[in-house]
Amino acid sequence: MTKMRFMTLERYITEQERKFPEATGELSRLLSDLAIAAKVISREVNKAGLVDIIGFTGETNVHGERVQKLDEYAHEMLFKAMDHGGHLCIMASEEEEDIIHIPPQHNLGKYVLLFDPLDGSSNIDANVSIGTIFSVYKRISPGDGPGTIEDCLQPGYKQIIAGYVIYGSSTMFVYSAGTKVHGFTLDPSIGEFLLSHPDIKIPKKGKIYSINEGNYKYWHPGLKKYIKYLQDIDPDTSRPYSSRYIGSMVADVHRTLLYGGIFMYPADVRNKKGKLRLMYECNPMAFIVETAGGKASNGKMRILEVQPEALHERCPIFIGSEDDVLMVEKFMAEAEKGKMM
Ligand code: AHM
Ligand code: MG
Repeated sequence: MTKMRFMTLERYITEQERKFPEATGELSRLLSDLAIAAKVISREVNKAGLVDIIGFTGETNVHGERVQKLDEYAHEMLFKAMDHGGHLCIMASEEEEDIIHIPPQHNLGKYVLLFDPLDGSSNIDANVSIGTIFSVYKRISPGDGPGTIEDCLQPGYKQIIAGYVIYGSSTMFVYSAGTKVHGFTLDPSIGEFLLSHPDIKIPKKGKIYSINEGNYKYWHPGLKKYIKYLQDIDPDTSRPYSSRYIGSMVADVHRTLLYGGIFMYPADVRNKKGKLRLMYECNPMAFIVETAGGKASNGKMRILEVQPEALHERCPIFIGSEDDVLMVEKFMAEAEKGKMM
């Protein structure tokens, strides 16, 4: 018989709230609403293989109606789940160019939500894991009217809550409010997220690296050297490392969180700021991994300290076990020094 307590996400959130008598319950309700959206998205993702039978292609169907794409659907579900709870003053999503206002008929709250509704959606047809990523801040604009772009452009260390949902061989809701990282697995038969991975800690050093190696020729010389270093044989430092790359950030970072190692999406000569988005991809993942004891860097500084300038800006990312992230930073700094000499 297992010794783990039977703890639903709802119950966990309520128990946490009770520990803080001054808590208004707003954040708890926000998390519960996110969990509902996650269940709905998970249900649709699980039906993705049936697109030819039930629709969802992004094309026009035989009746001339446009069938919605899964990432647009996920965006809409999150918006619908979050717009009327009374806890948000503004939202932003990868799927929407501008900030998203709360409809005027609903109450406003003091929190700000940024999300990537369905990251890695190009992997859907191959049945590869994908995910939703979210980030919550407290508003900084004065008053209690609608939130502003300034509320959305806060550095990552100001996040109050961050997390992701991975739609994989099972669906998991992983989040942190800044002290611990917990993972809840969805039991689809009862429709509840159950605490399956309490207090996740990332190993201090790993033996897996994760990067799109097809871009090798475009990389920084220090990064090229670092990858060659990981491929050298030295059993004392667990080298050669194994290489794993799913091409779905949530899945690659989730594995890195559990097993250790490093996930990278660097800048290169073609993409000077990398590919991944600071506000709703890099920052929330950095918050989770740092809370679990790891590190997240843009190659030079902590991701969480980068001052954002635009909603959809990109940011290079090196994230994972502390020793591994420090090592890649060292290789890149040494190559820079070499260039200057
Ligand atoms: P998306 O937001 O268009 O889904 O792109 C983000 C995804 C990440 O999940 C993943 O880490 C990366 O793109 C993979 O990119 P690449 O195919 O260049 O390796
Ligand atoms: Mg994305």
